[in-house]
Amino acid sequence: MLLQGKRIAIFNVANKRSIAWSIAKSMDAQGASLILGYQNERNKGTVEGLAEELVHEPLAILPCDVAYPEQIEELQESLKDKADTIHGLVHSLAFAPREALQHAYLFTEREQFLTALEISVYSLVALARALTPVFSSQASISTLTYYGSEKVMPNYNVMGVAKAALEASVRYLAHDLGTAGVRVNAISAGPINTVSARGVSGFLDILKVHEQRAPLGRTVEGREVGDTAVFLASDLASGITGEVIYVDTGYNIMGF
Ligand code: NAD
Ligand code: IMJ
Repeated sequence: MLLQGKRIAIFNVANKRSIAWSIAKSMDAQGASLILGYQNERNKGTVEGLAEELVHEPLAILPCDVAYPEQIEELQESLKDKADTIHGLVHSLAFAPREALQHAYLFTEREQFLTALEISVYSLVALARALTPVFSSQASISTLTYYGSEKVMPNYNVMGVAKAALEASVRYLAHDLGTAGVRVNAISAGPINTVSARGVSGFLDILKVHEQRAPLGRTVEGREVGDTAVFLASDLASGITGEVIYVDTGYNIMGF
């Protein structure tokens, strides 16, 4: 029971394929008390239904659309009320306008760029700051990133740029929050068939190539990302901050 007695907030679960849900299941299995976030009313019922499957009933299921600053601010009060303090925050959300993932990066429009960076990167900074008053000493923040931040992946485009900024944000936040005992890390997950990935053109080819090239000869499972999030949130990772940990069946180490 690596997370017994820990209260951890996870943003956001959309459905059963969401990486956030895999993380919730792994953390629940290790004894954590969870706060689950959802983006909008469409997801609310789904998340409430999924929550029934957990061993421990969530402390709260809260709305969190990061496009609205007041919703981020409200989380501070809701969490104080429902959880007192929290020991962990998981940021598992991203968005870029679909068209920006369909044309060459060269043609990214200003609004598309700003939306992608605001929702996928600034949200981590905003959530970390808004929740600082409710963090216990020695809390942990984890976010999700992708290898497209470092190497060009077809169609990943402005999301690759956003993930590069996200990973840099992890380092700067780790520096800012280090003296408060708060650790900040990223998990770089291999491709997983979620709503955010499956609609992408050529995604099935990417899964196939990943399988062929990765040292483990397969793609990564949600559970493996969830279990790494458990480790990072646990006291076992007390010396790790500002890092990007790969959970990609080894794909990133290959040169050819
Ligand atoms: P998903 O679609 O299940 O999750 C994305 C989440 O982002 C959803 O819950 C959605 O509601 C939320 N979201 C989008 N816009 C939002 C907003 N304005 N405010 C609040 N929440 C918003 O897909 P996923 O694959 O589980 O994605 C989770 C994270 O994992 C993302 O950061 C993604 O970039 C990252 N990631 C995914 C993969 C993959 O292959 N699926 C690989 C590496 C990293
Ligand atoms: C997304 C786009 C292009 C290539 C991609 C992905 N590859 C992978 C993803 C190779 C693995 C999934 N991923 C890592 C993401 O971070 C996805 C982010 C995303 C997806 C969508 C699709 C629907 C939409 N906007 C999106 N914004 C962000 O409208």
